[in-house]
Amino acid sequence: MADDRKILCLFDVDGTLTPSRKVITPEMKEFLLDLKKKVVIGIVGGSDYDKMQEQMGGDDITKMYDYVFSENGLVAYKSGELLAIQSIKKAMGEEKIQTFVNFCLRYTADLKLPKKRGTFIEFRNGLINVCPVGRNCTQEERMEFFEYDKEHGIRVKFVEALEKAFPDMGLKYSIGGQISFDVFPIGWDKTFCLQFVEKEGYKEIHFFGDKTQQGGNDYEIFNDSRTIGHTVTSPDDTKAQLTKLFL
Ligand code: M1P
Repeated sequence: MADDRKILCLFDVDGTLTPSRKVITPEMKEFLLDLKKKVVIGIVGGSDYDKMQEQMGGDDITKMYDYVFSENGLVAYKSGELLAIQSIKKAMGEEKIQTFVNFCLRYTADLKLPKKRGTFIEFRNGLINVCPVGRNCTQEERMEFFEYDKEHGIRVKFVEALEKAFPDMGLKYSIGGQISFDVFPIGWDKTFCLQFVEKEGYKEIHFFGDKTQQGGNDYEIFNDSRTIGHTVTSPDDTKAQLTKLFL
């Protein structure tokens, strides 16, 4: 290995390095850059690169941290270089995509919610994001849906309907954020990013995330035999656990 840092720490973004849907604090950024002197740092989020960059403070995070894995690692960077990029278009094919999208739009049309806005489906490189309220809702509308969903299980029921409608499509559903859920081929969860680091000779690979319970989007990587998993409750908790372990 080029440098003498032999431990890799991978971090979820939302709720782990940043408060939910908010930008990283300057203190946390400074803390991570200090930590980077001791361990190798990778960030692994479900969001696309632009959203991840915005949430991490707007810097060129591919140069700032050792690894950046957006869309669960379906878009993977190491030391500023793009390593690989996956295509859900290729993996699913147009026929399946249209069957799936049409079902989602029909299901969404029949939902009665406190508010409905636009962009119910966001097509990314490696996943499809389905959002019943619509991704261009305001922050206030986002919070309103989030609370409504807690009570009425809109997303859980949506996913159940999809699982029932398409039992053989080989798709996995992940409710990671507040207003939407992600859809991708089985295996394209956050463990996907491990292929880029497992043969790099790290003594230990730690993963820190807040949604490590079954059904959460950190569950698979947290439980993977290649990682040492840590559940955190907030960025402050992440900091406290890291200080104890490495500083
Ligand atoms: O926390 C990760 C999730 O963040 C967003 O979710 P939401 O908009 O529902 O709060 C999305 O980018 C989602 O894809 C991602 O997994």
